[in-house]
Amino acid sequence: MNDPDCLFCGIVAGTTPATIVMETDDVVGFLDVRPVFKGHVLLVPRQHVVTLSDLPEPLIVPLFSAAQRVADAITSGLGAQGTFVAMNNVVSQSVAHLHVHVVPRTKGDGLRGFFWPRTKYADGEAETCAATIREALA
Ligand code: DGP
Repeated sequence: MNDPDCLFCGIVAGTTPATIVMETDDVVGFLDVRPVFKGHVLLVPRQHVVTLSDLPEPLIVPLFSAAQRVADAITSGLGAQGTFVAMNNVVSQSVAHLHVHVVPRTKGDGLRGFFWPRTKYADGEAETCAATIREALA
């Protein structure tokens, strides 16, 4: 189930040091070693899966309820006003073991929309795009 070459499997197993903030039967949460802001937590399933698509359905609620609990703890405990919760899948994913980022946010913290460029739909393009997604969901 675990990958001996995986950094986050090592953290789950306790063989690679990390600053643990929570553990459940299915999930481990630890501080990101290069935090966007102090208190930035990574949550991983104990089971080695790479992307969201690989996450078995029984682990969805354990992982995202852990994200909810950690986000609440970051606001109540650290005094953050809010959080940014995100996950890279393949692109920009530097560790090939699924991880949810829970980042403390406070107004004026300098993070503006994660510096994402925004685009616009041409006339009719939004409906075509939505239809494509609906077909893929069907
Ligand atoms: P991403 O780029 O979305 O794959 O995020 C991977 C994160 O993992 C990145 O923010 C830094 C963090 N990270 C990398 N190596 C280690 C490590 O050895 N320990 C911990 N705690 N975090 C790590």
